[in-house]
Order: sequence, then C-alpha cells, then structure tokens
Amino acid sequence: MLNKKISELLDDQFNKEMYSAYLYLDYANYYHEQGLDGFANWYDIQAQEERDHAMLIRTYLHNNGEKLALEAIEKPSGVYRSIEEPLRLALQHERYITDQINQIYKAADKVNDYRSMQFLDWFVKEQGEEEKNSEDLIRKFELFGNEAKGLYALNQELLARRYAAPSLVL
Ligand code: OFO
Repeated sequence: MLNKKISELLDDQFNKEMYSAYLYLDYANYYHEQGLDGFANWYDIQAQEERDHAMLIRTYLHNNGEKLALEAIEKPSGVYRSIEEPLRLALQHERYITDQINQIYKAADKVNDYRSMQFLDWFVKEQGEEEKNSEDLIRKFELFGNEAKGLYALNQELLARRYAAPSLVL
C-alpha cells in the first residue's frame, strides 16, 4: 500500500501522461497535414513514449496494491498557427510535466515514501532529457527551419528517429 495522497497524485499523473500522448498525437496529425512526415514521425514516437510513461505509473500502482481510476482525457486544440508553434508548446508542456513530477517527489519525501521517490528518479531524469530534446528542436528550427532546404533537411533528420522502449522495467 502507498500513502493515499501519493497514490492519488500518481493516478493523476497517469492521466497527464496519457494527455501528453494525446497532445503529441495531435501535433503529429498537424504535421502529417502539412506534409512534414519527419516532424510527424518525431511526435508519433513522442506520443508512444508518453503512453509508456503512463503504463509505468499504472504498473507501479498495481505492484503496490493500488487501484487506478481512469479519468477523461482532455482534448488537444488541433489548431496551430505555424510549423514552429507545436515545438514551442511542447517545451512549455514538458516544463509543466517536470513541475508536476517534482511536486509528487516532494510530497513523497514529506511522508518518507522512499520507494516512490526511487520510482520517480527515472522520471526526473527523463524530464531533463525531454526538455533538452524540445529545446534542441526549437534551436534547430530557428537555425534551419525558415527556408525550404533547411526545413527539408530537418524533416529528413526527424524521419530517422526510431522508437525505443523505456529503460525502466518494473
Ligand atoms: Fe512523460 O515524458 Fe515528458 O512529458
């Protein structure tokens, strides 16, 4: 059994990870519509990773005898004003998720829930990587994305991304 508050926060985080997957699928759909299959591939894989994160939380809750309540997943906007906009929104979103993970970590520390803190260590590191990836992508877009050849090359680079299962196994 976990502390009730920690269990609730993790349950809520499951929903946020599923929303992240939904959000990134929305970006992927947008890029498909724009003919940018590399950008779409990048966010399709991103969405899959977010779903993995949700499933890790689910497994952790189950392994600790906790129930998981499935709540409705918020609807992403589906409307973007420029090719660059989802990239910037993704960074904002990752920073928000980092803050949420940090808050659960802090709450776990408060109730001496070292097990959950150890579980969350992986997510803390992962968020650092995801923020960096989002920042790098914005930087590359600023450098190359505003002219056709550069955008084509960047799209090709993103097309080469392959899915890798999470390094955390529970
Ligand atoms: Fe779930 O990894 Fe970022 O948001």
